[in-house]
Amino acid sequence: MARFKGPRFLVLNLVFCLLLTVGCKSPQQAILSAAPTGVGTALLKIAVVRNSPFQQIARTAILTISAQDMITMVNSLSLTDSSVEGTITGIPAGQNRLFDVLVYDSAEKMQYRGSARGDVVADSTVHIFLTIARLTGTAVIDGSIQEAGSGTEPSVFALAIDSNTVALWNFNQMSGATILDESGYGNNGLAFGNASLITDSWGTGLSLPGGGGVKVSDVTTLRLSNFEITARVYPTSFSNYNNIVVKEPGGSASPGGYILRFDDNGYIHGYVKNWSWVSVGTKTAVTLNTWYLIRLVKTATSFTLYVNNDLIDSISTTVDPGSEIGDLGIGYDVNKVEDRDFIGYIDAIKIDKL
Ligand SMILES: [Ca+2]
Repeated sequence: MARFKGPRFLVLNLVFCLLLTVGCKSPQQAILSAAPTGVGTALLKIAVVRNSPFQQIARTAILTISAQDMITMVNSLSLTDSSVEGTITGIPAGQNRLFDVLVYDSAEKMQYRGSARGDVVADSTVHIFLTIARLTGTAVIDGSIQEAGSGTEPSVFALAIDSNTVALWNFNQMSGATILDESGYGNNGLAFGNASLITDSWGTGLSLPGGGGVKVSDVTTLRLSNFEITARVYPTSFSNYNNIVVKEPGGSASPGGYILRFDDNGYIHGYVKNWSWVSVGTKTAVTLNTWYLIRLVKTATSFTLYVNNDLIDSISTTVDPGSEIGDLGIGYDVNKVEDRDFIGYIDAIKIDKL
C-alpha cells in the first residue's frame, strides 16, 4: 500500500482528506523506471467534513503539480457543498511530483492549503494521501512516521467523535488483544485470529487477511434504531460476502440487526432488519486495492448509502432495527453461520446514534 510521507500540520482548525488516483492500474503494478515516459491522469476528490464552515468560506480551489523535470501544471478544481473535485490529464510521468492544493475565499484570500509528494507512473495507478488545513495561526511541520499500535496516529487521519458517537475504532491502539474504543462508551473490541494492527496510508489500521476479526460485546448503546456508520476500508479480495460491520444474532433470536459489507462481486451493501431485511447498495462493483470511505445512514424514514461522499442509493423505510441483541463483529461473520470474512484493511469505523 502507498504510505503517507508528506508533512502534517499540527495547528489545524479543519482537516480534509484527499485521495488522488493516477491512471488505471493497481499500486502493486506500478514500477518506476530510471527515465520515465508517458503521462498519467489524476482523479481528485477532497471529502469535506460535515457541518464544517468550509462550504461557507471556500469559493475557488487550485491544484498545482510541479517537479524539477516538468513544467508546473495549474488546474482549477470544482467546489460543491460537500467536496472539492477535479480530473487532471497529461501529468508527465516521473518521481517526486509535488501536489499542492490552495483554497480561496470570496475575497481571494487563501484559507486552506495542503500538499504531498508522489510518483506518477505512466498508465498506472498511484495513491497520494494529502490533507488540507485551515490557515490560521502558525503551522508546524512534523514529518514523523507513526508505528502501528503506538496510539499516536496522526490526528489529521483519524475519524473524530462528535456528540452522537457511540463507538469509534481508529485502530491505532491495541492493548493485548483489546482494540480501544475512543467514543467514551467503552465499546472496546477483542481481536482474534489473524487480525492485527499495521501501518496504513492513514496512520494505522486493522489488517484482515482472513481467519480473524474483532468482536465487540452486545451493549444497549449499540442497539440502534437510527444510526450512521462511517468506515474507511481497502478490500484486497472479494470472497463469500465480506463483512465490515455486523450486528445481529442470526436466525430468530431477535428481530433487529444491521450489516455493512461487500458482496462476493464487490458491490457494497447496507442492510437493516426488523424480522425482514431491507437494503441499499452500489449498482456496480468497486475496485480492489483502493480506499473507500463508506457511510451508511439510517433515519426514522430513510436508509442511505454514501461512497466517498457521493450519494449512491437511498430508500424510504420505517424499519426499526434497534431491538436487536447479539455481539457486533468487525471484519467477520459474528454469528459464524459461514465464513464471511472481509479480506483487506479497515482503517477506521465510527458509529453514531441518530
Ligand atoms: Ca486508523
